[in-house]
Amino acid sequence: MSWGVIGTWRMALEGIMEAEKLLKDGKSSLDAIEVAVKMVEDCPEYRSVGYGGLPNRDCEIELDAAFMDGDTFSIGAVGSIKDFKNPISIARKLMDERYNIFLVGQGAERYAHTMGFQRTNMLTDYSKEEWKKKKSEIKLDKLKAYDGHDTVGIVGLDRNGKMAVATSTSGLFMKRSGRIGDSPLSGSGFYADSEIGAASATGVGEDIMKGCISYEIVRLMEEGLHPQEAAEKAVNKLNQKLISKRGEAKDISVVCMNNKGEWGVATNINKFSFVVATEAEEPTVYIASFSDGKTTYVKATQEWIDTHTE
Ligand code: SD4
Repeated sequence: MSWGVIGTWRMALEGIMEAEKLLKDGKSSLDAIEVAVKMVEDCPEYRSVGYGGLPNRDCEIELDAAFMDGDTFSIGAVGSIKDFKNPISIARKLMDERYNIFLVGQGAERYAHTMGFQRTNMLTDYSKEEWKKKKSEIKLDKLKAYDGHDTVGIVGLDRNGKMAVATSTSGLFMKRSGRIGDSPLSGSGFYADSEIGAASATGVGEDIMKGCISYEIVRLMEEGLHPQEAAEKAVNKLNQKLISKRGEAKDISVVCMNNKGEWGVATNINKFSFVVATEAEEPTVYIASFSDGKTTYVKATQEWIDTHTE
């Protein structure tokens, strides 16, 4: 059977190269995408996920992460968790539970501690400096969900036909303490059904969750749409609805794959990078953009890959 993996943003590249090896070798999509997400979480240069992520307005790193197994519909998720090294592994562990599968804040931290996960300070000097700069630029009382963001969301299909999806993020830069975005919310930041396909979203959670977009994409694939058509239809519809109901739509970008390894991408922004590897395609970074209601994409040059992290 064919295998495949697709992830949001250029930062997924190194992880997807590792995932590729595992999937080629017949390993499970759960293992492959966990390895890939952990590599992003562990890298301080990727400044919106895991170690060295974007602080909230109190200069704390609060992380959200989720995991879903498309064979069993098991889900595990954490929100606003502080001081743990790999939120994605905590989310995966929560998939074993029948109840209490989505834990937040201190409850999530207590669970992680009990399960023996590694406690670490996740705030780097660089993140602290960025926070100070941003704070001095804007008056605290005028702070809004800020435009510094990026979630890693990775969809995987293994040779046994199992689909899985995982997300991890520090959420929006300067968010209010306790704020949770779409990334750990089933149906919004992620969804997977091995009988159909899987999807993941990135962008401004407050808008993504208004359309339950990952579920919607999987639903459209079930109706028979190719992943590319499903992704574009879902993003365009939500984008237009938000504009007509609220006057504006913030950033929404998605990646998806069906259980044949065909993939799709859609965005409502100018530059959304993503990474794909399949049986037929070496790990490749693409840059998608949106104009006239259409998403188009081109391969990123090596120079672009070398000089960009997002
Ligand atoms: C959130 N969707 O917390 C995340 C942030 C993100 O690209 O994906 N940014 O709202």
